[in-house]
Amino acid sequence: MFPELKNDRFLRALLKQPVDTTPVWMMRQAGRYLPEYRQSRATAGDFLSLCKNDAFACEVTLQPLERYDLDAAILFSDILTVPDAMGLGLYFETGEGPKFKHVIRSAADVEALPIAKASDLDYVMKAVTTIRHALNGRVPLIGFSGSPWTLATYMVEGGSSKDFRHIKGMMYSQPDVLHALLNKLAISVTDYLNGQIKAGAQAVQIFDTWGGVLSGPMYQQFSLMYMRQIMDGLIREHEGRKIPVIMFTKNGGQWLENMAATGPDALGLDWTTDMAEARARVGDKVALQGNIDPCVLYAGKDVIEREVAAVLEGFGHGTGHVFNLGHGIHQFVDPERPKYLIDAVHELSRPYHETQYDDLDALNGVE
Ligand code: 1CP
Repeated sequence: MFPELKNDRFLRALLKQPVDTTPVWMMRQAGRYLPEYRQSRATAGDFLSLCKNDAFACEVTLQPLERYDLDAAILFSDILTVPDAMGLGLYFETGEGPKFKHVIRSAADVEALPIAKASDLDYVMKAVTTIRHALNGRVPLIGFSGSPWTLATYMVEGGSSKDFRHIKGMMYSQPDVLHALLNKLAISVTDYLNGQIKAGAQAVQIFDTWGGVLSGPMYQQFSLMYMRQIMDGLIREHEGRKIPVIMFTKNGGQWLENMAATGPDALGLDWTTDMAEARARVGDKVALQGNIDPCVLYAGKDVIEREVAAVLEGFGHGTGHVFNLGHGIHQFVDPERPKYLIDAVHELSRPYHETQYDDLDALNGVE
């Protein structure tokens, strides 16, 4: 049904199969730092019109691939389309980020909230299929969703937050209400991601951007538990190929073992976690994705190359590493700079793949 995949090193690295060079993509690789993106957004009218029209979504998904030698494409959409489909009324105010017309603050609000089905997000499914065809097998297509906790922060706060006071207030004073909301979100997200897989997504990532604002015990109960529920319901093989799952909790470096135990193929790391240490802790269970500080892209070529080399050295020899930024690319980055990073990853990582080592112990036995 879809054209044959020509570059599968991203999928192979996630499944810890040998690769020739470390694959690389960048979180938020399509977006405001690209003048061609800003042009497309102006033509479409606004951000949501880009997301809701599959021709536009496809156009902007492919823009970073035209500029850089990336090993994966990511669906152009947003995590907040799910609460929008649940009737919250997503809108964007210039300079203020996402907002919702309706917020969730009470047991009655949660009770009245419908569960979203993939069919309620038909425009996303259509975009996935359109992009997959347009990629023509060049690189794999990543689908994604927000984690239940991260989505809930926006739904309860009504938009972005710095202190998370409403949702944390709910968590401590009405935990059952929050659990009921998170359960509805976990069911919705599972169906949404499975819908994307059926529509053509070849890997999926769960973005838990705000899990790291929780204490350890609260993280386990209110974020990780619902990601586990999703993991248990995801399609892991489709049309004869494995569908790797990447779990990314920003600021979640303390909990890698707990995350790995829920069964993803890979964990995303932000730059506050040491790559070598992460590999020593969970590298036998999962692949690792990350984790250069996105601010490195404000520096020149030499510094970018030096920092790329440090992350590659941190992971060390063998497969199981997907290079990425530790979080999304900033809107003020000069679009010339990512090229230095991407080319450096491909070039400098080759020696690490010349011999395949099963694990670090094997490495120690090699001269
Ligand atoms: O003005 C514009 O053009 C809108 C900016 C923008 C873009 C380009 C938003 C609004 N969303 C997106 C696209 C997007 N969002 C993608 C696809 C692009 C790609 O990766 O190439 C993805 C994967 C997301 C995911 C997303 N949206 C997350 C999780 C990842 C992360 O960065 O932590 C989150 C938290 C959001 C919410 C959101 N949507 C938009 C903004 C500015 C935000 C962040 C608001 C905040 O900081 O609270």
